Order: sequence, then structure tokens, then C-alpha cells
Amino acid sequence: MKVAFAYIDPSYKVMGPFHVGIGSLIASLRHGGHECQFFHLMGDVAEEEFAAFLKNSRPDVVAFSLTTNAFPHVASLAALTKRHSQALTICGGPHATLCPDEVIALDGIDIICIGEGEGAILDLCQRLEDGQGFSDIPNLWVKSNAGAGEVEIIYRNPVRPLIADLDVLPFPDREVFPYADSFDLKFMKRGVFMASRGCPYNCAYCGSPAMKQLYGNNKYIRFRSVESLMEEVETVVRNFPQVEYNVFHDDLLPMKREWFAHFTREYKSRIGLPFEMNCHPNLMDREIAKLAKSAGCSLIRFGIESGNEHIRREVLKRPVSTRRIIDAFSFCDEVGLNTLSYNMVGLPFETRSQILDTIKLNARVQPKVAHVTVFFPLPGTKAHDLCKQEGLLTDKHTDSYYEESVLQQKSVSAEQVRALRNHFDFLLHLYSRCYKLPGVLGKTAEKIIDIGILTATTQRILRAWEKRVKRSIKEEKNAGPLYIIEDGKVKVWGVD
Ligand code: B12
Ligand code: SF4
Repeated sequence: MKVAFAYIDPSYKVMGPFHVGIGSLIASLRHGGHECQFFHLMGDVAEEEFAAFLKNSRPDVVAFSLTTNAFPHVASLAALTKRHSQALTICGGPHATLCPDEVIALDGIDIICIGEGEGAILDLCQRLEDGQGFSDIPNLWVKSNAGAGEVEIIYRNPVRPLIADLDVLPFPDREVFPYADSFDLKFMKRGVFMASRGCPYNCAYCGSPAMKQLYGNNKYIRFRSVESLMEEVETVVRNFPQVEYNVFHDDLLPMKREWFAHFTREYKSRIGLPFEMNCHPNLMDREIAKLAKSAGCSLIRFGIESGNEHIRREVLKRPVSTRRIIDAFSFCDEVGLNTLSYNMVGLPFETRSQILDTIKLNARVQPKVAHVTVFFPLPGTKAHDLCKQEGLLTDKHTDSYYEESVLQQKSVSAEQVRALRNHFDFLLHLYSRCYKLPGVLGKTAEKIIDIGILTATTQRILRAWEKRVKRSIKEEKNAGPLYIIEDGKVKVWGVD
């Protein structure tokens, strides 16, 4: 079978990132003897080019991978696929998994895949090749008229068990998915890997808990063997000598202490390049920090998300104390590890003072980079249910989560969220200066800044200010999660 993967990625414009999931699906299909192609639909999504690609490549199956922010684009692309080809259309990825009814309802979509896709897409292609029916394949929801145009029933099949041993999967493909042209290699000069699947936490704003629930919480967290991971890293570093450092996109790489100790030993002796990873403040201690440092870790990314413990625990369902966050960062500082913090502003029921708590906590822990997004309630998550229940949702859409709040709430307005998000770095530096002042002086300076910011961000002053400088929200649209194109030059956010 000929399968064309279409990756809808509106938050990148000229060079898209590698996608381990699609790489893994392509690798499994090629391993099973099927032919794969890849088309990256970036930025404003080039429909004519996609139509030309379909006409030339004549796929049997067009496979879309979907995150929530890409969802508004898929209907027209599926329709386009039906207009320009005879292919079956299948859609998978986080949004298809978390909102299956919404995705299967789209006219041009024949099949959706829920959860892990390697086994399902392989079964589908095998059945198509053998001329057999495919309405009973686990993980797939299939329209009865898929490819035929008859009366429609939807076969909703249960999910198959999770892949227990991730080592059985071939390494993600980096050829058909052109790694050499990706943002990760071409611009960032880095290797990108996943060592595990799953996360033990249940944060209300994240897709992971819902996926875990789909599988009945059953052995959801799985790690590849260190040996398999090292082989993949060695292969990538050998095949792409441009690689200067590696990134492990795992939700939390040091989840299993013994595995992590083994990994750091092997990585140090066999790879030796700097690497970046994600960690939860609850998992960080002196030993993990030392292990990471000894293996050449150049950046650890922690989710702070909110500096206000009430918001963190009650709204975000993140069971981590402010003390723990401060300790986690200081363990890293002690061994000279750089840190990055992930933060969100415009959270449900958040006030401006609580946003200031987030800025202040960052000023206390001093990450090398503070990454700030505007909260977006992902459908299928507890945070989305809460926003819906409390009437906070509007019908605004956003392609990336750096722009506007899609919530309408009394505690903080969209303008206030935007103002505080845009000045996050500046305010962080301001508070950092206060904290360097001795005792009472520092506390007084902090209070004065608090009052100054709360006054400057009252609704009336903000509106007058925005009118005056004629700030266009549109200018910031599509800034993208990691890089911004300005005058033909690419700038990395948070580094320039
Ligand atoms: C690495 C990563 C990134 C990287 C790379 C992009 C990528 N998708 O790989 C970067 C930094 C660029 C990124 C950006 C964003 N990300 Co991100 N990212 C991740 C992360 C941490 C790992 C992805 C991964 O490799 N997973 C492992 C692979 C094996 O799983 P997978 O990708 O889901 O694919 C499997 C199945 O979903 C399925 N499948 C996927 N596609 C298809 C297609 C077909 C046809 C089939 C049959 C099956 C199928 O089969 C795959 C193999 O089993 C995930 C969290 C996670 N742990 O998954 C978040 C995650 C995917 N990201 C998320 C978000 C929100 C974003 C951003 C919108 C953030 C932003 N502020 O802009 C952007 C959107 C970019 C985009 N359009 O994809 C959300 C998506 C939730 C949702 N409902 O859409 C996730 C799930 C995290 C979360 N908060 O819940 N991300
Ligand atoms: S720790 Fe990270 S990956 Fe795990 S549930 Fe929370 S946000 Fe999701």
C-alpha cells in the first residue's frame, strides 16, 4: 500500500519540527513492506501544493496526524483529498484520541485511530492489500461507507493493549520524514528522541491523563531499554554529523531512577554530546541533578505552570509545593545545570496577583529561560470540563498558545493576560532585582512594584494604552512555539 502522511502544523512556517509519532508510524509501515510519503502542511497550509502532491503521488491512504490546534484545518484538507484522489483518509494523534466524535464527524474522514497507532495502521494496510474488510480493527473507528459512499454506520472498535515492549518498534523513520530538512536538524542542529511513553501524573490541563484512562491506567508508563535508545542515538549522530546536542522529548525522563542512572552512564561513555530533558520538580533531588550533570545535561525543563500554590493544586491538579519547586531548581543550581521553566498565564479563575506570583516564583528560582504560554483548555481534559461547566469558554480559536486567551472570565481579562504575558520577562527581571536587595528594602520594593503593575494593568489604562500605541494583536499571530521569522531571519524565542 502507498500511504501519504500529512502533518498539519500551523504553528511553524518554513521549517517544521520532527514528529517522533509519525516517524514511528512510517517506520512500522515500511518495515511491513508498505510505501510511505510525507507532506508537511505548515503555517497557512498550502492547499494547492497539497493538491498537486496528491495528484502526483496517488496514495491509497492519506494519513493525517492531529493536535487540537490543527483541527480547524483538517476538514478542508480531507475534502481536498477526496477531490483529488481515490485515497481512504485516516486521522490519528492526540485530538483524534481525545475528541473522537468530533473528528469522525468530518465529511472527508473515513477512519480515525484512537491511541497508539503502529499496530492499527499496519493492520489496516495489510487488510487493504489482502482485499479484506477492515471495520473490526482494534483502535480504529471506521465509517461503514469508507471509500464506497453508502449508508453510514460507525464501527467503534475498542483499543488493543498498549505496546508493552517499546524495543520491538523500529526506530522512527528520518528519511521519508525528512529529518535533514527539519527545524530540529537544519536550524537547531539537534537530535530528537523519545525514550518512554506515559506519565504518572494527572495534571488537569494535559492530554496524558485522558489517554491513560483510555487504557484503564494499565501499565501506561513504558521505557525503552537503554541499549535500544543508545543504538538509535548513535545511528542518528552518525547519519547526521551536524547534530551538536540531543533532546529527549519524554514527559519526564528521570521517572525511573535506576533506568536514569543506567542511561546517564551509557550516554556519557557512548554519546558524550550535551542533551536536554524534561523533569517534574517532585522527581528532582541532588542525586538526579548530579547524574544529569555528569552525563552532560545542558538544560533541564521544569513545569512551574503557576507560582500560586492554590491554583497549582486546586485548578491544575499539580500536587507540588512551592518549596519543592524552589528546591528542585536549587539542586540544579548547586551542580551548575541550566534550567528552563514552563509557565501558563490566564488560567481559570486566575487573578492578576496570582499571575504575579508566577512571575515572582520565576524571579526566585532564576531559570535560564522562562517559557510562557497563554492557557488553552484542551478538549478532553479536566481543565476543559471545568471551563465549560463554569461558562468560561468562548468560540475563539488559536493556532498556537502564545497569543490570546480564549477564556472570558471575571478574574482577569484577555487584555490583562496579554499584557502580563508580553511583559513577563521584563517583570521577572524587575522582581529579581528586588530580591537582591537586603530584607525590608527588598520587601518594600516588591510591594511598590506590585502596586505599580496592578495599577498599570487596570482595564481602563490598558485599553487606553493599546489604543495609543495601536498595537495589533494580528502582528503576533502565528509566532510559533520556538522560533519567529522576522525579515526573512529566524530568531529563537527566549534565546535572542
Ligand atoms: C515532542 C512534543 C512536541 C514537539 C514536537 C511535535 C510532535 N508532535 O512531536 C513540539 C515542541 C514541536 C510540540 C509542539 C506542540 N505541542 Co507538543 N508534544 C510533544 C510531546 C511531549 C511528545 C510527542 C511525542 O513524540 N509523543 C510520542 C509519540 C509516539 O506519540 P504521538 O505523537 O501521540 O503519536 C502516536 C499516536 O498519537 C498515534 N498517531 C499520531 N498521529 C497519527 C496519525 C495516524 C494516521 C494514526 C493512525 C495514528 C497517529 O500513533 C502514534 C504512535 O503510537 C507530546 C506529549 C506526549 N507525551 O505525547 C506533546 C503534545 C503532543 N503537544 C501538545 C501541544 C498542545 C503542542 C502545541 C500546540 C504547543 C504550543 N503551545 O504550540 C504545539 C503543536 C505543534 C503541532 N502541530 O504538533 C499536546 C497536544 C494535545 C492536543 N490535544 O492536541 C501534547 C499531547 C501534550 C499535552 N499537553 O497534552 N510538541
Ligand atoms: S507531569 Fe507533564 S506530562 Fe505528566 S500529566 Fe502533568 S503536564 Fe502531563
